[in-house]
Amino acid sequence: MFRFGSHWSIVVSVFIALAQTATAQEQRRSAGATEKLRKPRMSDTIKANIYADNWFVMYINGELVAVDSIKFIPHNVISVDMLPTYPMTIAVMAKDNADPKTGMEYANTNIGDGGLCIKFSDGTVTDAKWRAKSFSKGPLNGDTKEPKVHNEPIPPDWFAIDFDDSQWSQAKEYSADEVGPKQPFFDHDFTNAKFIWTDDLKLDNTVIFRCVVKSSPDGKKRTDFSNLNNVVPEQPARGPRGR
Ligand SMILES: [Ca+2]
Ligand SMILES: [Ca+2]
Repeated sequence: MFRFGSHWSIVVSVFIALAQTATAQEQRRSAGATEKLRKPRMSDTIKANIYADNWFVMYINGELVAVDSIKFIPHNVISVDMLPTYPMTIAVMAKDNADPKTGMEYANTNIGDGGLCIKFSDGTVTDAKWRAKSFSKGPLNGDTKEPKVHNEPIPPDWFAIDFDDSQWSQAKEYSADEVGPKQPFFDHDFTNAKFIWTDDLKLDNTVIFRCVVKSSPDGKKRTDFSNLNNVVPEQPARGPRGR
């Protein structure tokens, strides 16, 4: 038997139940947005271009990210993809080609010069805000007849996030004319980046640079994936073996 009042109460109950379900789903979704981490895509990465005269190794947030695959010549650009995490502590050791005993190159016939230029696609660039310290200098006073080299021990934790570089000098900026980069430099994006080194482009042969990038210079919001290995990503694994 049909009763009008009873029908309405069922309709209202169903409506309330649906509304509650929708609210619960929405709450789960918003909670999931903070708790779950999706898998990163290539569009989450930034590109790093590095030109070093003659060689470099780069650490970011204490982890090895890039190493120059050519230690001397030709002068090349290393270009790598990275997942950025801010603040980003960048530490680069750069070396001019120099005999460790004389500080000279080409069979001790020439004093070469250094130079480092870096551009990340998030807008990070080398400039005088970076810190720089020389750990190998020579030939002292430019003396090529009796060349001598002064070396300082390199701290084992020079690339660590909490390494204290507060006493280091600021890097010095150099023009492209002073450094004389070769063609690969011009084939890559180094817009707004400056060549940097210590105060002595010729005699300082091993230089460590450090810089902390507090937030993305281009202001773009990027997801921090540094904890990815400790969570189950939002996208479920495909198949029994997973990926
Ligand atoms: Ca040199
Ligand atoms: Ca050089």
